Amino acid sequence: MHALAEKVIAGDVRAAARACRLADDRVGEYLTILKDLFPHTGRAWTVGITGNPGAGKSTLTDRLIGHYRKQGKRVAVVAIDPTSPYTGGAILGDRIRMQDHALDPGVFIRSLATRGALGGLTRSAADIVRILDAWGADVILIETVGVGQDEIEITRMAHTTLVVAAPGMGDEVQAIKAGILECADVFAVNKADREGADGAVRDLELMIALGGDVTRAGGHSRGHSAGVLDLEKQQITHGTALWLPKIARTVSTRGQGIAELAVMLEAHWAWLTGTPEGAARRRLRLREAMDAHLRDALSQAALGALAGEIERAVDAVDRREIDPYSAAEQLVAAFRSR
Ligand SMILES: Nc1nc2c(ncn2[C@@H]2O[C@H](COP(=O)(O)OP(=O)(O)OP(=O)(O)O)[C@@H](O)[C@H]2O)c(=O)[nH]1
Ligand SMILES: [Mg+2]
Repeated sequence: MHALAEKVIAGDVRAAARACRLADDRVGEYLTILKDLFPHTGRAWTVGITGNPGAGKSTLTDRLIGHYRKQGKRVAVVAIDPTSPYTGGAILGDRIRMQDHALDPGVFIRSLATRGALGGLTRSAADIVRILDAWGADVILIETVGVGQDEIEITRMAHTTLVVAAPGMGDEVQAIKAGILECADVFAVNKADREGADGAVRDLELMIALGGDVTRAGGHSRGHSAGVLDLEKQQITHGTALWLPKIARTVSTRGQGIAELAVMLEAHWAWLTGTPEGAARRRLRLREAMDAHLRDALSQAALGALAGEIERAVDAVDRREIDPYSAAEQLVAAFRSR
């Protein structure tokens, strides 16, 4: 086994940090390390925390860290910065807010900058979650702003998805991106000390009662997303143990409602691990991850093996000797016949 992997499994924080850096940059022996770590994963519970900017995700995450630390659990936090390609303002702010826990050896906080490459962020996040799982985290909290496609995918990667809403930001339910609403397992109506919390709870209750149809709850229409979602919905609705999203009210700044929220989150984990429907959903998530790795590996293999042919095909397309569609088909055929 790779020496670094051994240290990670032994619970060494610095080794985990180093492995995360290697995985993030995809350099060194990161794949060897990830392969070595994999048999030691599968224990951690991952909770994706998302919601509109400023809803209170970091403040709430900080409270959840405190909650789980009191139970003696090891906690890891992955904070995704959607705005700057380098760890800048937002993450710095998060670090400061979470600094109460910065010196606690049972807490590991890691920030991850958004990458330019499509799907790059999701994959890095998945790798880092595995490293933290092997390191011995009991709970892994992943904070993302619910804005881009990458963030939605990361949210979907988590076992349990917590969507944080806050009143006083307009029509809160409408403001949450549809793709995020669809994968919410628990809602926290945060800033419940402000006016409008009751209205936000009612809107969410209505939406849940209507089977997650935001359109009927009033307002905007939403684009239809991946078929996977439908498959998942079918699997879940046709089962007996239907999971209905729960709603908690929290005032994160004062720590109110956190224990109640934690009960709801744990109920979801119990559903996921204790029912056939939950097992089906877990398998679906593994399948999605597998597909992503396969796409990566296949395209790398093909692009590498066909490098010369691809260049020639580009020239041929440029001269209008062939169309790009047929050229792609021919390249696939050439790859297959190897
Ligand atoms: N009144 C009130 N303010 C809160 C509450 N929770 C968070 N805040 C405040 O809301 C602001 C934003 O909180 P954050 O935790 O940074 O929100 P966030 O969702 O992580 O923000 P981004 O990561 O920038 O998207 C801060 O000034 C918090 O102090 C709450 O329950 N009540
Ligand atoms: Mg934040």
